[in-house]
Amino acid sequence: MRVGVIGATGAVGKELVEVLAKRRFPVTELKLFASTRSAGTKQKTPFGEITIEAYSLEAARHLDLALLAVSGDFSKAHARALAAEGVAVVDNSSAFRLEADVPLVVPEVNADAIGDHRLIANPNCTTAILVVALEPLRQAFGVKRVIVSTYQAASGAGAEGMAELERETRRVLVEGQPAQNEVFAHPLAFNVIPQIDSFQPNGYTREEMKVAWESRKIMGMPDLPVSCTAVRIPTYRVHGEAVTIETERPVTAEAARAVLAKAAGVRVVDDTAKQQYPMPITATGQDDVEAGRIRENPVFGDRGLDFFLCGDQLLKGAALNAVQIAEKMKVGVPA
Ligand code: 11C
Repeated sequence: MRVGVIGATGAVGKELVEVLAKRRFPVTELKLFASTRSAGTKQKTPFGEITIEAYSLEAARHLDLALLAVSGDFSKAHARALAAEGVAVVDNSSAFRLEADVPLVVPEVNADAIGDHRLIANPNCTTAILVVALEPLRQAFGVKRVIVSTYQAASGAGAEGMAELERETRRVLVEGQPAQNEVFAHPLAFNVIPQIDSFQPNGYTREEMKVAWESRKIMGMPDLPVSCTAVRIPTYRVHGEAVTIETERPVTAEAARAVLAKAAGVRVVDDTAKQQYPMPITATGQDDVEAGRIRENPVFGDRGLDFFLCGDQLLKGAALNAVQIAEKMKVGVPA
């Protein structure tokens, strides 16, 4: 397959190249595209050293597969034109996620939605990590409502977010100066920030609403009540999510644990006697979403569950999910 990664120098772009290699995606040619600022520079990859190119339709139209890790504006301007050329396109931005003619896919949940589509949207990282655990619970017990509080790593804001956390931490610890923020709304080092993305008229942030909008579309439950509080924490990688659900049918922690233990894309880490539960430090670099702290929630009688998830948002929340989608698309087949 002739594969292009567009936005190849960013945190997700670099991860996409690694995941293609790790999953042995049949790459015969790899093209890396980034901004004109990076064009001409070389990037070391598992496929050899590759010279970054500035994106143009002419340079990309011969590809079989294009993986986009660029801004929503860039995707809006270029993704449909590329798909119209017959290229299979997986877009990581939020540009098309809620468009009726573009499937929004987490393969463990709704791979069937891919069909013959040439343009597929990859969900927000927080959403992907949530639904991979939520869907098997829904199939087993039904899900009536969902409340989520997130603990999101700096890398959710890309390589710049990680660099800012490192800079601020050094400034505080090495230079003894207060942290200075540019990427986040406030200093993140030694702090938590209950704001990710912009505030909406209803008081929720856009990140919080994405979790609701996107989970409903992926799970095919347009009326599912979802409330999310999204919080940035000073970790590099992996989003944590404390989840409470009300179920349709009675549920026990033991039964939920058994369901999640069999679910694709989930690894149960839940042995409190051994102090084992999901954590960023153990979920980093892992394909599976860790699920633990599974317990019955007394607020909902015998129909409530609490649990904690940790997922590598650069993998299941972004690059891994995108490549899993590509594996299921009709790549290289004429439109
Ligand atoms: C964050 N979840 O942690 C966001 C990043 O809709 O693809 C991903 C934004 C998106 O900041």
